Amino acid sequence: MKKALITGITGQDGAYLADFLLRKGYTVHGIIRRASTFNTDRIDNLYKDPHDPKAKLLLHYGDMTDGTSLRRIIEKVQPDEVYNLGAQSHVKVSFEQPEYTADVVYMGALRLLEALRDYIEVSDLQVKVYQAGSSEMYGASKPPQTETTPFHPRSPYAVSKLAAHWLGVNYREAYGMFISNGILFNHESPMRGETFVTRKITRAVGRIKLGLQDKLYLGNLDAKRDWGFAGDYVEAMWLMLQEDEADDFVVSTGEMHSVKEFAHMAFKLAELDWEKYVEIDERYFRPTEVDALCGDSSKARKQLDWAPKVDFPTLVKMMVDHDMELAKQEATLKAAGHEIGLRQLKQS
Ligand code: NAP
Ligand code: F7E
Repeated sequence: MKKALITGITGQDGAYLADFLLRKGYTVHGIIRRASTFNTDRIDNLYKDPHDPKAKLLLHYGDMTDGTSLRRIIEKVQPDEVYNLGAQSHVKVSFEQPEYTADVVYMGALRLLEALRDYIEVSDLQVKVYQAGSSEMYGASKPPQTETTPFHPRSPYAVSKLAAHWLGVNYREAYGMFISNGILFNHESPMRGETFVTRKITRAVGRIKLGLQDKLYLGNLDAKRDWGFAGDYVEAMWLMLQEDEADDFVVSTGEMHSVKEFAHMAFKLAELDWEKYVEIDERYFRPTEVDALCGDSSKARKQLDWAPKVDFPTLVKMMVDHDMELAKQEATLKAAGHEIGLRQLKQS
């Protein structure tokens, strides 16, 4: 039975990937950060008491900013596959916290690769590594973007991801390590963090419909993205590590929509006119914007035999349906006199 180690297991992709790998029979080890409140909501449904001999999901405290913890965990777990998903992944926040973003995203990847390099040398075992790269690395380069499109990152997040991408290439060439870089375009789901634009919109649609919110404040409505479903994209991560040789792959749907189109479709599903509720707030604009991303994933489709299963309207509906249910729960609790914060509602 294979063992996988996931950094960022408590995030959107970490939760989908852990579920996917457990279904494949893997023992899954995840790195979690210590926080003053619980941060394991997205994987609680997969978790069993570690004293249970049947437990196949095991969690370890660690941090991408703490190389010692990464080394210890690798030596203890002895993984066959490592998925490096841990990141400060919010582009706008990266302008406010550039040093921290670079520390987690770039230096974190370096710490992980250095620990793995030593582990592989001492143990003489093979470890396959997935590095979570991003379409943000293309930034100002015009769509459609492929593996050969020049990179032009437009944020501290994107610059850090690009540096981590090149580390993967360099460690592959220098030390013969198996490191595959996924260049994933935006992927969303009902488990998407609530400050990313898609989920911010679908949460607002549910809350506005139920009378819990009046307005939705957004930034640049003209930005265009290639939005896919996270559940489809974690399969591509796994497929990359089942190859005989490491390589870099674009993962995308090949369809592009604007933020405005997403909002229009989401509000329409709830029989609401988006223009009555959406207002622009400058604070959500970025110092440098990425205008248009649309991936050409021909290589992944051919070489990995991968294709997305969920299309754009299905994705929007899936998220709206989920968040309508969440808003109903919130309204019920409010009617019973419980003024609750969003985070107290369990994400499912
Ligand atoms: P996410 O929901 O923001 O999850 C990020 C994960 O990283 C969380 O588990 C978070 O832990 C963890 N993390 C943050 N800082 C850390 C630190 N200092 N040490 C250890 N772990 C830390 O992101 P996602 O959407 O699942 O994305 C997964 C990865 O793919 C990220 O690297 C992201 O940059 C990249 N990516 C995402 C997309 C996308 O569209 N979703 C596209 C391309 C690339 P907490 O739960 O404790 O915060
Ligand atoms: O923004 C615009 C915003 O924050 C999408 C991360 O997973 O995907 C994600 O990065 C677009 C941008 O995602 C609001 O200006 C308008 O043009 O949902 P987002 P992102 O920046 O594309 C990539 C691939 C990653 O790798 C990242 O980790 O929407 N936008 N109004 C807004 N964005 C936000 N967040 N909030 C708004 O109010």
